[in-house]
Amino acid sequence: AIGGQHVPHEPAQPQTPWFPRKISDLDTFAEKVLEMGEELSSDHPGAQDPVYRRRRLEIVQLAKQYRAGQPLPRIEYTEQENATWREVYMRLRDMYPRSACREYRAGFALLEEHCGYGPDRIPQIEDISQFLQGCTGFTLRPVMGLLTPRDFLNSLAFRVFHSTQYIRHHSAPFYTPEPDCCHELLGHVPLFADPHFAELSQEIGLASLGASDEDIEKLATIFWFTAEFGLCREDAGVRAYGAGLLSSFGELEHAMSDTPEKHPFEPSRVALQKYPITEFQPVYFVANSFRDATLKMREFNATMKRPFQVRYNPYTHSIEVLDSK
Ligand code: HBI
Ligand code: FE
Repeated sequence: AIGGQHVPHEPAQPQTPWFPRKISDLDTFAEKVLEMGEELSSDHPGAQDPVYRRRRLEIVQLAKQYRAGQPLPRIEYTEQENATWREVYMRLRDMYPRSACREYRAGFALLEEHCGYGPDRIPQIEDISQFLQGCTGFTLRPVMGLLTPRDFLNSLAFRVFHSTQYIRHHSAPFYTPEPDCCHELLGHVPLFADPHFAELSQEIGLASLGASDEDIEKLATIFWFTAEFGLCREDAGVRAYGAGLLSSFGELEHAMSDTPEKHPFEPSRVALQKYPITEFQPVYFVANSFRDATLKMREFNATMKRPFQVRYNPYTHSIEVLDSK
């Protein structure tokens, strides 16, 4: 402040990035997929298979046209697609009793009972979404492929999870370079039936609304080490809850072994951890419980700088913005 009457002022706030305020705002994400939306990268096992490419395109077109409030597309899967599902399903299901956390196994049992989970056919996301809504208020939306971290995290604030509906190529049932229905339905979905996990997910989502690019990167890293590769402590030992583990028998085995490092889940530490995306993780974080992880996330979120607070109004499916400064 130079001179007596100079009124000190706040440094110019960098502009708050746009964020969705109501559930139909999520419709704007449909066309913004990062890669492989309508095209496949050359290292995708289905890249040279014109039948596969046509089928995948047919399925992603339905996702592109989807609008909030509509029933989710029902896909009539081919015998070959269901056969790929069966291979993945059988192999993973064998591992869950000794590797998956209690909440996952409870959700999985409910999905077998109520949503057609089983080895014979790929379940329908409309049935799953209806069911989850009754458990925790989570719903699913179809998506063409990878969303930006910001868009993907923002949707969690609404308890909405974006789910692909196509399946990996039949030539490589245990490999996929992109999320597919095996990853979404076997990895992610069972936990959205758990109230505490739902709360943890939404907490990350709410923190991402209007966050700076730097904070989005931190939150995406936290998402990576929780929802994708998280471990948790149980009386019987350390178990998996991350979808990247629960949908990959190779990495699940690796994570359960003594090879990788395992540290306690502490958001401020996790947010800065570097990670590889094409190899097994060398480092995992272990949560005491989803409840405890949610409380820690809440404390962490309070340290992020954002000139307003947000809360989700479940009656109107919209975000309320509260000025705090
Ligand atoms: N997009 N469709 C989709 N599915 C995901 O699981 C996903 C995403 N975009 C980003 C993302 N996951 C995370 O790895 C974080 O960057 C948030
Ligand atoms: Fe995922």
